[in-house]
Amino acid sequence: YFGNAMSASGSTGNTSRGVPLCEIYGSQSPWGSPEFPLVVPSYNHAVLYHVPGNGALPQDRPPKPQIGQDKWDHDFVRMPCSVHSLYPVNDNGESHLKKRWEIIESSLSKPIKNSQELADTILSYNTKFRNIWKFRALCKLFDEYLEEEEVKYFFDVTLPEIAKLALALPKLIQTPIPLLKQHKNRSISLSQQQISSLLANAFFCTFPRRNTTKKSSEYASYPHINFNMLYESSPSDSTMEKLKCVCYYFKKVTTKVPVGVLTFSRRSVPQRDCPRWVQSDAHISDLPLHIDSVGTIEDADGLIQIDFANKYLGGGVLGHGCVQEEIRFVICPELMISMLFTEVLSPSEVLFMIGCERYSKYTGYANTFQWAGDFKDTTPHDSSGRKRCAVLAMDALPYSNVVHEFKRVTIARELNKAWIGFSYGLEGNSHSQSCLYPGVATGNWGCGAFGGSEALKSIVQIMAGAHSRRPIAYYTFGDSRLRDFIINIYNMLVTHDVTVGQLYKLLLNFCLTDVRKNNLQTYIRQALQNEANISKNNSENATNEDCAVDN
Ligand code: AR6
Repeated sequence: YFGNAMSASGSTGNTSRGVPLCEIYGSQSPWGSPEFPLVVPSYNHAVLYHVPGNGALPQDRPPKPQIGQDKWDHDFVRMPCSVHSLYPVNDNGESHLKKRWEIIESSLSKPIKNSQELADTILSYNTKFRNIWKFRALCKLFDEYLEEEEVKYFFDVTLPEIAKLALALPKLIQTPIPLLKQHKNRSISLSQQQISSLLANAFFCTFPRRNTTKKSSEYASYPHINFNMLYESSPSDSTMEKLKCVCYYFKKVTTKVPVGVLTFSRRSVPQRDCPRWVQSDAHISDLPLHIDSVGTIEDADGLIQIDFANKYLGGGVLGHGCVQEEIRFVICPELMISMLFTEVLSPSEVLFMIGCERYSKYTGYANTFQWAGDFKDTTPHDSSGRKRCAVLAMDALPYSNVVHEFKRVTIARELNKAWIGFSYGLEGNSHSQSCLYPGVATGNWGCGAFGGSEALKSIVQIMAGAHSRRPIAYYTFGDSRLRDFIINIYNMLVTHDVTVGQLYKLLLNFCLTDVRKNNLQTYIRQALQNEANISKNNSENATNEDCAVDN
């Protein structure tokens, strides 16, 4: 980590600019910064496992489930094992309702020997989709893509274990899972073991009412969770590789049960409580900024790692998508469980996910993405038993055209979104000017699939970082020109001692120009230069007047 360390005045390493990483951690090590709030069950924090009186969880085995009562209503996840989950079946020509979990239990208890039997199993309790789901990707994976030995191991060893894990759901989860609905600051903590059982159910597509995407359906404002979407999607190589990541996750958790826990926290800030950007007197110079053209966000140990999210969490992870968010979700599949209970993010909301483990290595990106073997995650745990890995999902707006991005309302929206994410943990803090540690690890947020401009998004994130006092490590994903561009703008803003409010006004003025032709950096430089000249002239005039009076 310190191989590229350098002073704030310039770079000594090959790839990074700005301050050394230790100024982003706030300590000499990635794990030296304060922990996130501990897991304490409360009315707005549902903890699905038993927390002992002293808060200390066993370190050698998963925590026990918390005991409670199933709930079957609009405020909680409708569980596949609920007694209220009924499904129409046809017995000897007569249709009647049967407990769906009984059908699932009976189907998953039988041996499943190949992809067709797996598809038939899933369809046995999803009969409505018998003529709709074709399982193209799933069949290709097992019938063509994987080596024969891998397929045999999967059906002989891993799949029966996934089935057992899915069927252990009623034993492992005994309290209702609240939905993280819009406009509510709520948290859920679950054990990794509980998540693995929920994901095993997603694997077998058992979640009720989650199979249609119709606007009128109960879960229309939630992401998809049953994996049928992935099995159905185009059988491209990247889909195959995503499926390999998923299968590898199950192989790992069924071989050795993970013992940690995770917390998912929705942060929602009413628009009226967002900063008045024009008035912000935070100085850009107070923001520690580290920029690196190599390295990726998921490798930035100890920092708050930004997920370039879709407002429907996970984006295309269960479909065709294979960019930053989707890759993150398949190498750390526990993040996918957010899709079970997180309602679509509104413009002033983000989701914090603390404690995920990384299971797979990967190479490539998008259509060259490949699973690259086991990842041994040595991240230490915090005092609540969570891996010290925080992922912050924040969704930028998609833009088809630069003119839409450079508008007052869209700039304010992106600033608010980034600030709501970066300022997590600020609540209740005194307004001291010190930085909030750890810093964030971010990069070209909104600038890939969402088509945003790197110049604007880097400035927006710098402003949100300065206003929330959250140091930033910015990874330009191999782009050294972008790295130098950002450090040049930053240095220019620091030289002119620019505040966030001043910069915001400059951005708004830029929006009034022909943004397709003009260059943002040149515009800012000229504006700052003009202001500097004006104030220099004013002070010279003032000095001359003083002299005249003296004379
Ligand atoms: N570390 C650092 N930078 C990265 C990494 C990484 N691991 N991966 C990509 N980049 P994109 P968006 C850089 O397109 O535009 C998904 O479908 C790289 O320069 O994932 O916000 C979501 O679900 C890349 O071009 O984010 C949303 O639907 C840039 O980050 C949508 O995409 C942006 O990555 C979000 O699109």
